[in-house]
Amino acid sequence: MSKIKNIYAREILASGGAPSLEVTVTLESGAIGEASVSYGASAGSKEATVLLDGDKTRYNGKGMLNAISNINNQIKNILVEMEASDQRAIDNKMIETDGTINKAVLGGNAMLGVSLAVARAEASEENLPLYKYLRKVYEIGDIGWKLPKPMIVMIEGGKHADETTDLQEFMVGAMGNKSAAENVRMEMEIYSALKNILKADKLSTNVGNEGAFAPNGIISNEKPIEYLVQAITNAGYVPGVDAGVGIDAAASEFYSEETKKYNLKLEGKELTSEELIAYYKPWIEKYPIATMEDMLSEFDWDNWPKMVEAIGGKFPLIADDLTVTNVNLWQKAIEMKAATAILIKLNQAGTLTETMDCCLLANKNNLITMPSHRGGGETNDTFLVDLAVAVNSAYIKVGPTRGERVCKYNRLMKIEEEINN
Ligand code: 2PG
Ligand code: MG
Repeated sequence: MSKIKNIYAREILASGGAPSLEVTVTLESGAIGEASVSYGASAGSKEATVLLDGDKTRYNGKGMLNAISNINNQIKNILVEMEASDQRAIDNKMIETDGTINKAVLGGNAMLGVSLAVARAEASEENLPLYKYLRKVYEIGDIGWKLPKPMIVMIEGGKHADETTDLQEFMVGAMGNKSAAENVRMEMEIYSALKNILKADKLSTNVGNEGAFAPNGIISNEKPIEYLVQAITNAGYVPGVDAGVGIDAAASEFYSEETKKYNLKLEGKELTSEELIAYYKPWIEKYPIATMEDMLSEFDWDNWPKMVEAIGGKFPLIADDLTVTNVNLWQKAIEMKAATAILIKLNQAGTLTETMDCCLLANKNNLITMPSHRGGGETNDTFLVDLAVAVNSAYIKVGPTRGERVCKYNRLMKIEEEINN
């Protein structure tokens, strides 16, 4: 055990070429913890605030110097001398001091950076790998190790690329009982098979925000699913047995609150919620779907239970923008049977404790969690992987290429090695 001695934040670059922040927490014992935070491109409206400077003379207003100043002054002042092992009290102290629902005063980015760096410092103090420390500090107990399977974004559109599909992400999720390393290998072989398929169809293999292919000229929102099933087969695996398809529609992005309709530009269709569910329905029958996420808008709560009914328990329906890693919204979704799984994004919540509470609520209800990277600005931080391991998440969702993505899979494989030795 040791008290917090110093907290220091600096501006760094995130994957989108705009800033993020990195925090170093030093304990009186000399133990150090560092963390950086990511943020989204298609963020939910109720996410914790990403506090940006708005000063157009720096990074087009996207600087984080104000958030950094909040850390180096206000947050430091309230947390120095607190026991680093009391993570819940530390997070609560920041929440109280901020005083807003969406962390608009201190900034969710500022609070999260500190929250994660404190956990890393105390894990180091206690000489524990982060995933084991998380189990300890949140009193998870011995639930065995069930490493998360990769859910890899293979084709991306929506807000993550220009002139592509309306739906945002088409993924491959590992199925079966392979090791984490074997799952990663299988997925990357499928990714490589997909590249050949796209090339053969004269489509570009340039990549989008998350390192997935993002070609112009895909003919429909269904076509990428066909490509993925073909890629699984071409790589020598069995669709629906070794690997299935994950879809994140990010439907809030093509929903109009005014007309209450979904605008599928690529296909020139404007659909009501019922029509959109009917549009998805054949996919559920035709393809080996592993998960579906945000198939309806976050402003369309009442229709979510209908989507769950349409799936009929075949696979998890994941809430992302709907629940934004917020334990109250997640509780509401569970009660309404609006979703059967939750996407977990640390920066949506804005503190580690609130994120863990969402995961623990899912576990209590036997519903799956999927910690996820972000599409706007991702960093080389791998905290989400340790978190996934700590709570036995079913999947982690991360893109296939670029350093800030592959570091997550490398961390997963390293943890697997540690656990097995
Ligand atoms: C999502 C994510 C991550 P963004 O919608 O699930 O893939 O995208 O970070 O842009 O919200
Ligand atoms: Mg999503």
